[in-house]
Amino acid sequence: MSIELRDLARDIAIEAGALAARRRAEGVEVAASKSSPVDIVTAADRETEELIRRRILEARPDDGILGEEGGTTGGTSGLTWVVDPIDGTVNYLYGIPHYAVSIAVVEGEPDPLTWDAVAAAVHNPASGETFDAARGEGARLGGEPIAVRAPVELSQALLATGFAYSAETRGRQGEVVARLLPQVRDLRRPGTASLDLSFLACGRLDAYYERTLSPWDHAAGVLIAREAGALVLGKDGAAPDRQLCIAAHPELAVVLERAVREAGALDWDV
Ligand code: LIP
Repeated sequence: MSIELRDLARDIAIEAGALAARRRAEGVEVAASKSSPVDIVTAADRETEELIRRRILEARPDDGILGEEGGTTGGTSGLTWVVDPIDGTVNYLYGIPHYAVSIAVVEGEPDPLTWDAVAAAVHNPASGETFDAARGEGARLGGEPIAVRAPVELSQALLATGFAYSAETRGRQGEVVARLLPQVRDLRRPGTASLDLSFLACGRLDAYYERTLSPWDHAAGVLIAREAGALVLGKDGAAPDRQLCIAAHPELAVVLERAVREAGALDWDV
């Protein structure tokens, strides 16, 4: 079943990505701001999520949906689709070709601390790349199996992270980054969490960590990274959630978790 769900998630992500890319080509404007003036939503985010919801309910009328723009729709099957119609909305707004439709299917309560992800797809319509995974079946890029890079010393690791929409939190995150930067090879802030995790999964990054992620930002990427061999951790041994998402080859993940903690990244609640 996980393979069928993966293939459905992938097909919907590709169709939705084509719509988002069409709207991008027509020009994009901010429709509203959310948690802060720089946390924005475009009409394309809403329209793309509506298309995804329609396609899911046509194929799987008993499943629930948790979407970034449309909230939660309950289901009866025990499966929930966790949807970010456009992850990397700021990249999308600025025309940076690095954004994604991110779709996961999870089992259990729609809570990242307890859910069990079954299938995932992350599609970047600007590059045409599609990452996907099915539980126990591995992760793929364009249908070909992918795996994380072999572990390196922290000093050789290319690390990615992301920052919150709250200015105060970003200030603190900047201080943490200033402490971590001399300890690693270099740092990337690509701007799309689902693609950060997917890039980690195919060896384009050594490691990734971020705080303040929403469930739809990481649901699909975490399964893709895990199925590619990464260890993905949350805070204090919990599953990845808003508090922390840290991912790397298992040997490096443990070292990075310590470094992130010692750099003060977990010193405040989010
Ligand atoms: C964004 C992420 C980005 C992260 C932001 C935000 P959005 O998602 O993917 O990498 O750092 O905090 O969550 O808002 O573009 O869907």
